[in-house]
Amino acid sequence: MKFYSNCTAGHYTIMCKSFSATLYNLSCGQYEYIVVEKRGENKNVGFIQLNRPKALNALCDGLMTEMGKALDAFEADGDVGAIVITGSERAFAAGADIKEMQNRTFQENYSGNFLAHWNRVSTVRKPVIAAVNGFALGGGCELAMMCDIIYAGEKAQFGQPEILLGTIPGAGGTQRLTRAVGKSLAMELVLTGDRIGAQEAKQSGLVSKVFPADQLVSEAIKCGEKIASNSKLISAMAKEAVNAAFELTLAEGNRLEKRLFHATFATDDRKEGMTAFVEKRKASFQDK
Ligand code: CO8
Repeated sequence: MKFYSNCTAGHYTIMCKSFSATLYNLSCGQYEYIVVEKRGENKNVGFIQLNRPKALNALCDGLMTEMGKALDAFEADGDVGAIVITGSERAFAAGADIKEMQNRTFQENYSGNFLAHWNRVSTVRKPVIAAVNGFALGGGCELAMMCDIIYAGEKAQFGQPEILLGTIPGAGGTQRLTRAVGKSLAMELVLTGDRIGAQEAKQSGLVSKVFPADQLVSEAIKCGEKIASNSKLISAMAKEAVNAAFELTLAEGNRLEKRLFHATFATDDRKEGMTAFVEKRKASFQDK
């Protein structure tokens, strides 16, 4: 329990402050490797900033464990309608922590299922936006690709340089990159370890928009606010349907989409959205 230095206040006030601080800490708690806040005018955008500047935000196990906890808290927070993940202007993340991996063995990796929990970002049901400034290399590029939308700062650099370390991508780099940019460019990046800049990443379909570095995070928050102003329930269905395009055949995907479209008609928000259009007013979604 946190104790406040202003002890002139009554005991009851201190207890209340401690209680609300505990509630606040559920989603925006004390973390060692990340900064976690709620952003946007209505505080409805979950914000996670990687915070290991000396290691260029290299992804150590502690960081990814904290990321999982913050994502769990935002998933459970009914006010949060979208999540933004970012790093610093120098680095989104320069990859998995090479120093942490240097002496690991195959036996340890295999028996402990090394990195199995690192894909939490890809299983979040709320929309996640990566705001990438600087280096997004190896696991950093993979982390960005686990998000639903990637915005890039003008100096962002993307790459899968694992080949230069005598290994290969291990968190979806060969799969998600190939689906995003096609075989030829993915092969080139994975086999040479070369990087591409923000503009090339945009041209190839890896990122959706490029901004000046100092505007990137606020633009990502704006996008998050726009998404959060829609029905969270329907957003989850939309996300599920788009993600199915990566897993299913066209026929199966279209069938799933149709079922989810039908399902929106079981919600109050679909009725409200169409009624608001007909009544020429703004829809007020209740996430029901
Ligand atoms: N791991 C650990 N430390 C790192 C990493 C990293 N990936 N990247 C940078 N650092 C550290 C450096 O060691 C250095 O620390 P110190 O000052 O204590 O030596 C500090 O960050 C600054 O780095 P540099 O001095 O090298 O800075 P430069 O500006 O000269 O270079 C680069 C920046 C180009 C980004 C360079 O640091 C670099 O090449 N880093 C490694 C990039 C890389 O190979 N990444 C892939 C790692 S392997 C991987 O990601 C496998 C993914 C598996 C699954 C992941 C699931 C999410």
